[in-house]
Amino acid sequence: MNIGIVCYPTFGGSGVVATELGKALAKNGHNVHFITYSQPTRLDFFNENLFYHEVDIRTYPLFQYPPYELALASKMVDVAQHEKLDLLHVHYAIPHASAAYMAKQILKEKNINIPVVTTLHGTDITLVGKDPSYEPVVTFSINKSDGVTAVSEDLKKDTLEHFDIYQHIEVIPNFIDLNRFKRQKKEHFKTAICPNGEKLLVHTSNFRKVKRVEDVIHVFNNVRKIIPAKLLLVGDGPERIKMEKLCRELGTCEDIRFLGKMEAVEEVLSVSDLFLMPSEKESFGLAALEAMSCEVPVLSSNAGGIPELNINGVTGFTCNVGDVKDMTEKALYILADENLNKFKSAALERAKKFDITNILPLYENFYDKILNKE
Ligand code: GMT
Repeated sequence: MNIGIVCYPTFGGSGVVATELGKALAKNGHNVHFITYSQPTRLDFFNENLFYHEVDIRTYPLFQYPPYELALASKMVDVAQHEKLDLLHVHYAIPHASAAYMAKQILKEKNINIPVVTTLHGTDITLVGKDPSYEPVVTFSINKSDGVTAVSEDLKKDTLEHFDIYQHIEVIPNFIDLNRFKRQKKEHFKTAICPNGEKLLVHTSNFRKVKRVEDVIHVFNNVRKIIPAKLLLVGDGPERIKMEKLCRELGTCEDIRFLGKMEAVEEVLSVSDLFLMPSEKESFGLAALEAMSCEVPVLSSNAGGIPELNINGVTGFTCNVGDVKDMTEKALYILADENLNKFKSAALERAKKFDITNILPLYENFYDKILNKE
């Protein structure tokens, strides 16, 4: 198949899923054409079946906001026509699904019929998409897609509850490459961070409000009062400065390191004992799956689709959003020497269910179904 993939090229979960899916499809013999405004972060791999097309965004003094959606639709038309795409798969509805709809209409005028698959990732529905400034276009472009997938049952439910959707939504969960995300021997790194055998807690995110990084810091601060512990914070975003201030106020700076954005997050996960994800909303929680795949148990909130991944009492615990007290108790329970190894192996066992080798065929079958409908 010749597949066009449209996504955000950044560290965000939807971009990571789209890029990893494209790489896996290319390894399986499909030609995959990425269409984005810059090279996707995880497109760090050469394969003769992988192509990258950059969207040119022209500015003009009249434009306060350069019309990205139009530039993207034009690029989709160009790539679909000249690379003879069989299908366009857009990740994150805004503005990719509506740009794809426009591209599809333009291609129809040229007697080219190209089906569009839209994958809903989370905030395109739960935060941004629901906003009245986007909702009508999001609803329309979901309904006009030839196929729609959501990354969890909870996201599907949320979409059907908040939008007037008549299109079927297929749930295809996110996935992990267990060959890349596996516990590696990085003992020198662990000794450098935890010289006295402290327990190592970790959080990775884009530091947006929805991630509740302040809960991570409060839980950690409570834990370190009871057992020796260190915390690594990976990623960057709008809340980082506030979080640094909070650490100073709590006097925890010595035990917390902000590592910023990292490519090889699996190296940090390889030496970690507990992953924290107290998010307000999370459609799936890919970062938690990456941790589980590296044998790290997860202490999370029970928001959105997280409980579909993190099994309460087995691979970690799921607590009510903002319940720092409960999270602290559960963190201490997991970290207790007599419990930790059991949680670590359960986390890995669970992660295996989401291995790319199990999920890739679900996408391929879905593409076949959509193409045969045409
Ligand atoms: O907020 C993020 O984590 C980024 C966002 C995105 O779309 O890039 O992530 C969403 O998509 C991920 C991949 O499907 C999911 O694992 C995340 O749970 C989801 N984030 C939220 O729902 C907040």
